[in-house]
Amino acid sequence: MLLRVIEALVLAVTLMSCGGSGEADQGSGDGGSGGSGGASAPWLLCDVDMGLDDARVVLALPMQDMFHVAGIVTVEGSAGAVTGADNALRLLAALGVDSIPVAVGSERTFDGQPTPAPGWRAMAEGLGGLSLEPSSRSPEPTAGADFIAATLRESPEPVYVLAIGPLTNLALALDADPSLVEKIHSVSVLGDFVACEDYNCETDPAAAVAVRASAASLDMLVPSATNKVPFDAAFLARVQGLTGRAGQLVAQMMAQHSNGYMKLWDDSVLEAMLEPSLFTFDPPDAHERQGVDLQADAVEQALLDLWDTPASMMP
Ligand SMILES: [Ca+2]
Repeated sequence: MLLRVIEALVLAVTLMSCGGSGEADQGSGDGGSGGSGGASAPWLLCDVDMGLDDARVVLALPMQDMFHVAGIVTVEGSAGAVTGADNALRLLAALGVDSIPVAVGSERTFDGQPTPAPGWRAMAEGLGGLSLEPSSRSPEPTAGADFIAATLRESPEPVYVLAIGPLTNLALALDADPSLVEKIHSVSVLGDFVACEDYNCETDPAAAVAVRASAASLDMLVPSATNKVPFDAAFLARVQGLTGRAGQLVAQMMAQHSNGYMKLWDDSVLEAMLEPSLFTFDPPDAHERQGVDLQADAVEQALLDLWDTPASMMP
């Protein structure tokens, strides 16, 4: 508890010194700048394949104040990497956020094969039916793996990697420079990358093998946890009650997709980074561990709170 109070005080001082503005979150060079937490906060890199749950994470990232979001990188998966980056930029623009760089990642697997389109690609690329204006910003000029490498080199401390799609970009970056693993605090993923029976791993199993061989710490959130938080009609109704801009966008995006088949998948991986005490990891302390359980009510509420953040309160 005392630690929480100290963290809150440090955060308050940081926010005051930053004037609550993204202007203070300047990085330097090509590695990316901007994001939500203050410049002294740990850096977070987000690697997405822009399914609807990735899109919900993009809408939550600017609202959290624990991490400095160094950038978003797309990969071919649920959505294509190029369309996914365009959608990420549109979502950020709809929030009024222009400080988080977006880079286009690999359109092929780690082995150089074409990444097959899943049956839900059209729904993912169409953001579930959510229509958004184009962003005035363009993706970064560097390829996703190079952007990851530059960001890892630039960060003063090891970076938290939230990798909620196939691990192609990270595998490419680590293959080009294995020493970069020293700049990775941990990699948080959706699915079991040991058994490799989930979409993110099955789509590029060679990338999964390469990342695991790099010795990066791996936190894997598995279905026994995420099955407890379905995106069903009851949850949609709670989202529809939100007044924050992100909440309104999530409600529009999910209005036709709330039969409970989809879970709070990638959203829960983010939440496990923000509030690990709400999750059960097995083994609790290991180089590779599974998130096997979660406190459903608390996780749902935490996500609702993030999406409900008013613009005036955004860090
Ligand atoms: Ca995803």
